[in-house]
Amino acid sequence: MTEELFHRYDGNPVLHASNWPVPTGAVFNPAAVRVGDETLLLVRVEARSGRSHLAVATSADGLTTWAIDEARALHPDISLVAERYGIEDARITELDGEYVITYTGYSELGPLVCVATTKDFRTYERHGVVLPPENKDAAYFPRRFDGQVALIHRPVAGDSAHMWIGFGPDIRHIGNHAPLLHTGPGGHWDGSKIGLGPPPLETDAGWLLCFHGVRVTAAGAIYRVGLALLDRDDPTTVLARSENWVLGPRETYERTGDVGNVVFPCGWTILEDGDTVRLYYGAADTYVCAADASLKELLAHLAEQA
Ligand code: BMA
Repeated sequence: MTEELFHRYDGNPVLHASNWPVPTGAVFNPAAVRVGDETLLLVRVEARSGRSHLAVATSADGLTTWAIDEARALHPDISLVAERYGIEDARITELDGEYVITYTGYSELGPLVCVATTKDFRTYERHGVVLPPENKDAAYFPRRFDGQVALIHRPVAGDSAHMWIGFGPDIRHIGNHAPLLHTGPGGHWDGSKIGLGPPPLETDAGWLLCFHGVRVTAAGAIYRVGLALLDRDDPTTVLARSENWVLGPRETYERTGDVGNVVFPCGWTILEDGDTVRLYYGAADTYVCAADASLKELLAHLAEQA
């Protein structure tokens, strides 16, 4: 029996390198947001050099007829140590009337968390490195808590790669850090590393989190997806966490690619029915894919967890 919370779009992958207007190695790990009547993805585009930038793709239905606009891309500023080897894996949060983009700076000193803001995805204001190496998988909450912004992130120290939360008066100054979610035990699907996927989603039950978990096997790493729920007023309190993964590599486009056995979500949108969550994820570090789930069903799944 397979109980599936997420239903893959039949037309997956929704974007791949052959769609790109310029020669490209791979397109994957997109951030997502609704802007007006369109879904906008900030797609990680890995050039054939190996260096990534973040390009804009828009579509009215979020699945088909994508307009890919390289003129709106955020490119690495290779004069900065933080971005020398590229910029990767964005998340977009609407906060205080603008879009706040967190992304991984691939620096020669390790991966770190950079932040930029935009109002139109045409011009971007950089705010620099918000968290030094080694850190990734960061996204702000879309509202403040007692006047403070909050950021989930994933520092790495030795073999430990857990999710943390920090707070601050503005997006550039984050402190008061605390561990939030730990990797799962030993051989669990999320036993090696975890990291936030899309930004937290506010629901009546609390903040819904979607995170990736890694299990390292003799054949390499497997990246899968789980869910968690945080208290709505105190996001340092974890109310529930899925014991099992809810989306994992299954289809050929997830099993085979530049890095096989990877599903890696960085964005989601809510459709007009108020219940359908559309998850955007990178598959096998090669493709952009989409899968839909019912918010009610995701929350019911979390309510069943111990
Ligand atoms: C992670 C990140 C992602 C990538 C994944 C699988 O560490 O670098 O960009 O999708 O590995 O290769």
